[in-house]
Amino acid sequence: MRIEAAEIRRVALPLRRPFTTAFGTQHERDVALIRLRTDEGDGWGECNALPWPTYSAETTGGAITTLVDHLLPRLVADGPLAGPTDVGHRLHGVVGHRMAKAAVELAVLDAWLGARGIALATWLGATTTRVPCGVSVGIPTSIPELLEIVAAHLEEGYVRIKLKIRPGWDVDPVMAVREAIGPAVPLQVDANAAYRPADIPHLRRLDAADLLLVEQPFPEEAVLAHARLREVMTTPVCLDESATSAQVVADAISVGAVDLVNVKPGRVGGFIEAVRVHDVCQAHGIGVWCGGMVETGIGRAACAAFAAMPGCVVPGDNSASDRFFVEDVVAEPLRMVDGHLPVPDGPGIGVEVDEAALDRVTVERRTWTA
Ligand code: OSB
Ligand code: MG
Repeated sequence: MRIEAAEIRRVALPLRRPFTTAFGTQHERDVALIRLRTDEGDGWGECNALPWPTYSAETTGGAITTLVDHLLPRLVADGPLAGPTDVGHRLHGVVGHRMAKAAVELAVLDAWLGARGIALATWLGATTTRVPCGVSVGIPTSIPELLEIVAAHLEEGYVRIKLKIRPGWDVDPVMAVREAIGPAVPLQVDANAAYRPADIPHLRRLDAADLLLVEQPFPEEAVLAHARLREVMTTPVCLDESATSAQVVADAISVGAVDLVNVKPGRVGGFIEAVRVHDVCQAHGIGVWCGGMVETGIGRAACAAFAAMPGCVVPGDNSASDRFFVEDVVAEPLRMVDGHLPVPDGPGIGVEVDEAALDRVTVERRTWTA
């Protein structure tokens, strides 16, 4: 497959309501999308980076620059691609920039699988046709507001609730939600790296909330702190920010730092590496679930395919398009049915981009020619 050109769109997709986490508040999804033109047809990819380097080191603007200046030229340097696994080999010399790499790999997968009539889910080895929907609930202004939001999501059909926490917004709101929803509803928390090892005694108080897991309490590099927490907490410990590759995840498992792993294909450098993480975890009996980065309908559809893999043993952040957006950039945004999303079964990612909707939210356009 010969890569001929690329179009990179920076879009600003308004959110229904602000989404606040330990690292900041998003009012819109400022995200980079890439359309790759190849001799076998077009492919779309999405970059998980946020506009600020607050979740990881990458940013939307930096990813666009990296794609144009470094990744796309390397991708085409040795002629046509023999297949999607060539992307990783050709970009191997670039350190980091995993979300930017993942965006271009997804576009290659979409074009390559699209030309062959193969669905991404099938190619990945998915074993189910629908995936359960968890929802990630941001930090609101009060506990009553939080209880209202959680009740509304349960009413909509979400089967698992994830609450964002940070120092000053943790034990009280989490216990209030557990009391309100009762013992049966699966509940988990995500700290987005906002705590320090000195907070371990405080974090242990969350055990009383009977949580499915606590996600990434400590900073990205602090893998061993998670092992220490795991020794003293009954709540399972899950990694997100720290889990940057199959190598890191294998090491984290070997030092006892993790019970479950949140896999975001963007965070680990793409779907092919995400499958490696999945396989490492499965081999060690470590559960996996599919995370989210407030993706548009393009990235969300691809994530639904990953969530359908057999090692994804608990519901992921696979929420419907209308959880974040009023208007999406795909013709048929994913909708929740009975608490589940259908896994797209069309060729490639299996979505059709709504060009008019995309034009309405595009704020910047770069073109690149091989
Ligand atoms: O830590 O999981 C996270 C969104 C943006 C950045 C980081 C995270 C999130 C989420 C997922 O919580 C939300 C979603 O996409 O449904
Ligand atoms: Mg997280």
